[in-house]
Amino acid sequence: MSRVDTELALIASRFQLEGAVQSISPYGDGHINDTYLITTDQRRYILQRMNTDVFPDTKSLMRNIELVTGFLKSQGKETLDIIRSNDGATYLEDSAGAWRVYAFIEHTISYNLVPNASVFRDAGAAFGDFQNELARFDASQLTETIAHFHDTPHRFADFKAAVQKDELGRAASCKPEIDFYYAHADVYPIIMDGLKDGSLPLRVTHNDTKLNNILMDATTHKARAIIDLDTIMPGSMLFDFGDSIRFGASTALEDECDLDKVHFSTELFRAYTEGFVGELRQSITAREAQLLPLGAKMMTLECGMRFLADYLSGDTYFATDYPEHNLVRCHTQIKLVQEMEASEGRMDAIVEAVMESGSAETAENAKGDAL
Ligand code: ADP
Ligand code: GN1
Ligand code: MG
Repeated sequence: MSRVDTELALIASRFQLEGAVQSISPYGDGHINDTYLITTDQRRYILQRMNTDVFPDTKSLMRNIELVTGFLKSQGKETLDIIRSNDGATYLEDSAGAWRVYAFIEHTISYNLVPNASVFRDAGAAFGDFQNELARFDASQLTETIAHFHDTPHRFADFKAAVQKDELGRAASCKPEIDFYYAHADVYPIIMDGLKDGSLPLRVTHNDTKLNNILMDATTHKARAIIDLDTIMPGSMLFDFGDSIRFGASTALEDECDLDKVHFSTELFRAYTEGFVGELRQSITAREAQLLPLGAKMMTLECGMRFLADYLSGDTYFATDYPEHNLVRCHTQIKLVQEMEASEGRMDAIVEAVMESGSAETAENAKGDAL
């Protein structure tokens, strides 16, 4: 093994793994943690160096995950399985950071692009079901892992500070993008205001519902497990719905350079809405349903301004592969917002139809899944 691998092997040896470690290699497409696949001669594991800049309180973070996964298991759900350290702890720390190990959830796929509407409908149902599960969980036990996570006005204040600071002198070259986010300032408070005045209920939400945070069965393509549980916190249902749409109802990858390939698909929006609302029909309020399209736009605006703020600040938050990576991601988010704005009436009609119809309409629509 190389020097780095030897260091990783040393970390791995401090967890209760079955079998002898054969390889440890980088894995997955997450933007936050450093994720590795450990293969032993008996089974596979996920090793993560947690991002302690993003999540400074590792103890509370892991306690949240222990509580939530324990609850989900008690409900018969497949979920992350924490592998303990030799000392029986849920994580360990060394000079390089804080580490945890999960059992590898075998025979699953996580998608960066929706392969067909049926998979996306299923993802919607899985996240809706997850929301139902969390509603039965005693959320008072949870610690807020990142303050103001989907507080869009707060994100906009951070964005403006990054523009003002312009640490790398990049702001002049992205004036149209910056102007775009300033021009949408009136939108940002809508969800937070609703949570504050009680017109939107505060729930317990996942908060990071992009498609590669759900594992689908490799054979049936049905949702198996929802992962990346680091951001489970109180929030609005609109955050979870919106972030899924932001990522999954696009016809291209989040970091597609060719914007001609990036489109907002109302058909994918419909499929996800059917799945999500289908599960939450008993608890979704009329105001939440009315604001689902806005939730999609809000999460896409918020994520785009986060990418741009990170680009302006020197790419310290999201993992990047090349210098313009965050700017490229921001461009896809702007394109999606523009197309969402052009499709507002269509989205409203889809939500109304899904709210009015029961499973019959859903079954009917399931026939036309080709993209
Ligand atoms: P990040 O916070 O950086 O997004 P994630 O926890 O989402 O990190 O992990 C990154 C990727 O690793 C996931 O998108 C998924 O593909 C894969 N992954 C994570 N945990 C598991 C697991 N227990 N079994 C299988 N794959 C996993
Ligand atoms: C990050 O951790 P990951 O890659 O699943 C980010 C999300 C963003 C997303 C954009 C803790 O998600 O908020 O929407 O990137 N997670 C955190 O792809 O900031
Ligand atoms: Mg992730």
